[in-house]
Amino acid sequence: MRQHYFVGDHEYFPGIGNIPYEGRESDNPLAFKFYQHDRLLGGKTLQQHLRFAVCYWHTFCAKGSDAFGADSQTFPWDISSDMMVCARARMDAAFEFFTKLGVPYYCFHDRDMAPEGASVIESEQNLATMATLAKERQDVTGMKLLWGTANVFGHPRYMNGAATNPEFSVVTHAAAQVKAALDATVLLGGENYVFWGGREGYSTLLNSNTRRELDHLARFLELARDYGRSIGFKGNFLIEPKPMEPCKHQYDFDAQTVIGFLRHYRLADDFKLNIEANHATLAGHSFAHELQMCTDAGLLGSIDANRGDPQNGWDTDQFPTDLYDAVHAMLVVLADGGLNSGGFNFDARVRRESVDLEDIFVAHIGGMDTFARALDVAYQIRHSSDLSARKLGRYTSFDSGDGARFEQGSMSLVSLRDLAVNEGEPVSVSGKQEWYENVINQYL
Ligand code: XLS
Ligand code: CA
Ligand code: CA
Repeated sequence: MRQHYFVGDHEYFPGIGNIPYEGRESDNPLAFKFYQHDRLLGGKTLQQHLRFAVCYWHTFCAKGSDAFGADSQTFPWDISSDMMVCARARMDAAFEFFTKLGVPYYCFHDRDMAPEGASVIESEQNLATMATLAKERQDVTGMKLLWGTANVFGHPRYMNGAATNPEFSVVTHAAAQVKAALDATVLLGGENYVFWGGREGYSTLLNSNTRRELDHLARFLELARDYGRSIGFKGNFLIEPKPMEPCKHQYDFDAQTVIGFLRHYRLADDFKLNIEANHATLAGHSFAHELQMCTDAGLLGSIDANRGDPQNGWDTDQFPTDLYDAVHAMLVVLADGGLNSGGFNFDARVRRESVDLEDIFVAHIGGMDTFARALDVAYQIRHSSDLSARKLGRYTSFDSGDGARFEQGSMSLVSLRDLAVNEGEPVSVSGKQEWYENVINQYL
């Protein structure tokens, strides 16, 4: 029986205990219907397959405000005008939440965990203090850090970018923050370190030297990598693509753009990608497409599991409940052999209207159940249906003879032309899309 954790006699989520697994017949909103963490599937437990993480920022910092209205939610850990006092209380609440929910991992930005100080030195001290407390709590609870990151987009100094800012002095502040966030990540045994380029982009080409800014971004990432390795960070550095918002155009537009960037600047040995479902939607792609592009390149690092809204052009960061979409994603992840040192981080927030504290439990339970179920369905499809074999079979004409020689690079354009002349019109072969789609529905 896992132990949940709260400090002293203060419980931030009274009345909510460890979330149990009760199965799909249960009508208890505070129980898992599908996520049974120790159930074995293909030699791994569900916990080992899915490696769920809770994000610090939406769950314990964001309080429902939007561009049109102030906070709608109140948090019992916002207890003082002293931000460090609040940070400590927030951390207690966070570890109580993680352990009651039963996730193995969490993720944070520097500024979620510790407030910005009046100087670089004070900010560094705030983060170091809070990271030390987090380490103590990790040691007691067994919680682990999936990834850390630096918020180099929120402060007004970053309005024209962080690493890509046209002002060098701003780049130095971004460096200070990333250094401190790397220090904290290493202290906490973080398995990955994320760069999301929120303001690394432009608002107008008229005032932006995009070539120089991209060179600066690559140089900055190199320096961060070298520093991280020098202090013993052995995990993956991850870039998280997003096409826009807050910038009109962001340099890390989508997976293929980032893969091209990493290869161009020779960073692909240390950097992989963190794919967020909602950002795929914003880029006009499916979640599965973005995952597939990463696995094709051998560069899938981790996943921000959420959902966008195809009716909106903005980042809604909803909890993932779309089983169909999740099954497509899990098919790609399983075909790649799983996530290795990545995980499923719920970079998602409850709606502005969801003002009860229990809503954050209900939301995470729903997300975890969605992916547990999707994992099961995708596993059955891969092992019990003909889908993988049929997909493989579509390409058998390249397995031998001239097709294989073409793949090996031992045919010329002229020799291909001669074959076309000799063999005549190809027989038309059905793509069978409807058959494939029906298989998915059969297993759902
Ligand atoms: C914002 C991003 C951000 C990253 C971490 O859209 O999702 O939260 O995941 O900086
Ligand atoms: Ca994200
Ligand atoms: Ca998002």
